[in-house]
Amino acid sequence: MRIDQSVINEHNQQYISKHKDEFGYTASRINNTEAILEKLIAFQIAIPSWALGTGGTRFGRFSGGGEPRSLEEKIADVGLLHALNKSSGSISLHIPWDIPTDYASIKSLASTYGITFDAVNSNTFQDQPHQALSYKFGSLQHVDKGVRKQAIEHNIDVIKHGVALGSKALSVWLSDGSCFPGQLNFSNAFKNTLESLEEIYAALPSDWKMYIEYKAFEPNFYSTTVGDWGQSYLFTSKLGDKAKTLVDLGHHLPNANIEQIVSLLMMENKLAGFHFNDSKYGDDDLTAGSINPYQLFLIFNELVQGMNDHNMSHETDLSWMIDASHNVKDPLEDLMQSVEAIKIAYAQALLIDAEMLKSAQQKNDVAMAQEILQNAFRTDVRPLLREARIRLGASINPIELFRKVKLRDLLISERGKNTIATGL
Ligand code: RM4
Ligand code: MN
Ligand code: MN
Repeated sequence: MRIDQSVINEHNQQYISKHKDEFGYTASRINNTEAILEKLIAFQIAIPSWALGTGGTRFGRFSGGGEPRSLEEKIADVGLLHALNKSSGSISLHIPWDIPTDYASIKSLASTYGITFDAVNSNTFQDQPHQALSYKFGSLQHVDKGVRKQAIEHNIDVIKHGVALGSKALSVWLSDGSCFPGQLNFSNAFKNTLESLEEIYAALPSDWKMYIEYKAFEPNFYSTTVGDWGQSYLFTSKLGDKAKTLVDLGHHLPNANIEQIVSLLMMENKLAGFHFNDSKYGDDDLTAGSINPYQLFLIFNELVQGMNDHNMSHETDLSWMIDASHNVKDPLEDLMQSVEAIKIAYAQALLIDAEMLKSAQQKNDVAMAQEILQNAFRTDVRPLLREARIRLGASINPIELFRKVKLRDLLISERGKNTIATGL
């Protein structure tokens, strides 16, 4: 399923004069419109292959129909997203949920949609059919060397899949930990995990990175071996320059100051990038910006400041990925909303006058610092995003067009009503 460029152009044409008014008004109120547009045009956010189907909880799963049944169909879905917003130009694969059978044909299929392969994700949190040893009591931390070896080999295998597809990073999220006091010797678990990660690190190609993702709890509820950014940082700093800490927004304890974590990781050149989502309680995996858009903006404020202060490329020096799940929404609509929310937060952060903010901080002018941040946050930057999309040949209003041409119905008629995508 592909959407024709002429359909997008026609749809845009209907809104162009209204858009010109709104854009003109916004541009007249800010100083650096063209510079911001250039950044918005270049900014891409990777789509997780496991978020293209309807997610579920341990209580149930309500399939939405027309879900991708294969890796090819997942790529086609990301292709649709990218055609509509021109900001979703890559896919992050989860192995073994998405093992390609023919690398060359998958790569060339992806390139017809303008899609590249982002970080590959390993999975040692589930047992697979025919797997020799179980991960019930952990993987890289396991007390049994045999289990650790199996998990190391899996990660090395994932790197090989990634190399064949042109990925440049391995994301490691471990569910390792313990459920009850006394179950685990914490320092032994750490040392085993470090040793295992060292073996995986040694297998990385020279231009690859290894992202160590932390998470406070679930599925283990007493301790998690990579439980917070400090523990991840300990691993990544012991491993070496290619290892960096990945921040998944839903993986913190309530009220954690994520923007401060981001700032310090950047200071140490140890920030890998993000798994964007939003949450009210924990790892809810809700649409980015749906619960706490101000937090997302404050994170982007630190990111923009940090990337500029450290002379980093906004597009390529950090990894931008979504990690979300949709139990009650159309996954494609949900992903479009996430991409939009992330780019809104980014655009608002780009509005901030860094010199003014630094001078307010220097003078301890707390009220002024808040004014600067909130003036940016309260600016409606959506006309800037629309202008960027028009210039890219994307849809001025992706969700509206998705609905207007009944893309989900078309996907259902092509794939069927009761399809289930691999993933959680
Ligand atoms: C975890 C974590 C990982 C993701 C899995 C599916 O909570 O966020 O990044 O790969 O879920
Ligand atoms: Mn994640
Ligand atoms: Mn998660």
